[in-house]
Amino acid sequence: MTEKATALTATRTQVDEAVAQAVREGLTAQPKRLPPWLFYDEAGSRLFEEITELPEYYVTRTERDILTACSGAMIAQAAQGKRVRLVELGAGSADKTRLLLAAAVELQGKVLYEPLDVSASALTEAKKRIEREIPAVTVAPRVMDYTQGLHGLEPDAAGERRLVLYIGSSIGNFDAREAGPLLERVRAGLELGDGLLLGVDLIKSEETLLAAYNDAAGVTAAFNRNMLVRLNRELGADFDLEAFSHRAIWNASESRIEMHLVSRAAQRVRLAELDLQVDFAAGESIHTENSYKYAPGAAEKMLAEAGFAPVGCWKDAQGWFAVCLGRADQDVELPGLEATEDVTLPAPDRATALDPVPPRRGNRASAAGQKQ
Ligand code: AVJ
Repeated sequence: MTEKATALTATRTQVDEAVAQAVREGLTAQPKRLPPWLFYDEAGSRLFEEITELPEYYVTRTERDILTACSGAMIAQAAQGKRVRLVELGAGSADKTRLLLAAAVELQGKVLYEPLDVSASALTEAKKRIEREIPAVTVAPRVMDYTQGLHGLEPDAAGERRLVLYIGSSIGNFDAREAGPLLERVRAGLELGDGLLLGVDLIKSEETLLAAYNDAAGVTAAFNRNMLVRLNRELGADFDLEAFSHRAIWNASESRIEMHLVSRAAQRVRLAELDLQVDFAAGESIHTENSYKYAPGAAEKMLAEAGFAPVGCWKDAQGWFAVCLGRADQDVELPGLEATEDVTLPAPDRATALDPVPPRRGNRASAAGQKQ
């Protein structure tokens, strides 16, 4: 073996089994797919943070506005006069969470916050930042895959309630067949009276939805393509980034935005670490993400079906996003919505982030990739 070959082998020994398996499965399937959790390596997480600040990406801003206005009411509803501790699923940068933590501190003084994430580095960062910014919060992070349930969390202390945060429309990556059981597993890890705060993105005009996933600056396109950058690095693949275009479409019958990477020409890609060659026809796509958008009442129904009585739902004035609270209950009635407190924010009286999306300018990212 030449020195160069040895060095190459050495840099490639750390192949993550979960990544390898997901990629082999997805790229040998028909149609081809890759799971959205592959987006979030270090570069991808940074690109996602950038997405959350784009003018077209209303999602994060809208949810933040709802939390800014209503965190106090949400925490009070969840606490029911008891102490609460907060658990967050897929905490990531935990930016919006601070609003809820601050509201809990206001109500009860000290707060225990348990962020769960598969990324240890994200959790370490979040712990440092939050404990510095809100000293009354103790952060007890756990590296775990919450989609498998909440095993290993300590039981509630007497007289205490746990509030699970599942915000950011992260649930939107799962179809109904996956989302239902996921929420049921969360419910199984909770005690009667505990809460689940669920953030969901709502159905709105196709124009607004498409703009959010086809931003003018091309950040979403870079985020989508970063998956190929990752496979090149981690699996010794030779994806030509220029040969795949970003495409985001609105699938109305499934009520979801779909993201794809579309092969611009017939080509063969090699993934050395998988000992795999993959052929693409011109125009063939890799489906990289579903982002489900919900009808009014759908979040309440999901909660009820998983064993949570829906007790409150907070929305922005435009009805673009909803943050819904469910309480772990026995024999939840379907739809069980009679008792739901429905709150819509008043229309903002100053120019705020809730203003309509600005008109689209030239879109370098999707010139070839956008189907509209
Ligand atoms: C993190 C799943 C809520 O679906 O809007 C953003 C991810 N993908 N732009 C979403 C995402 C493209 C985001 N979620």
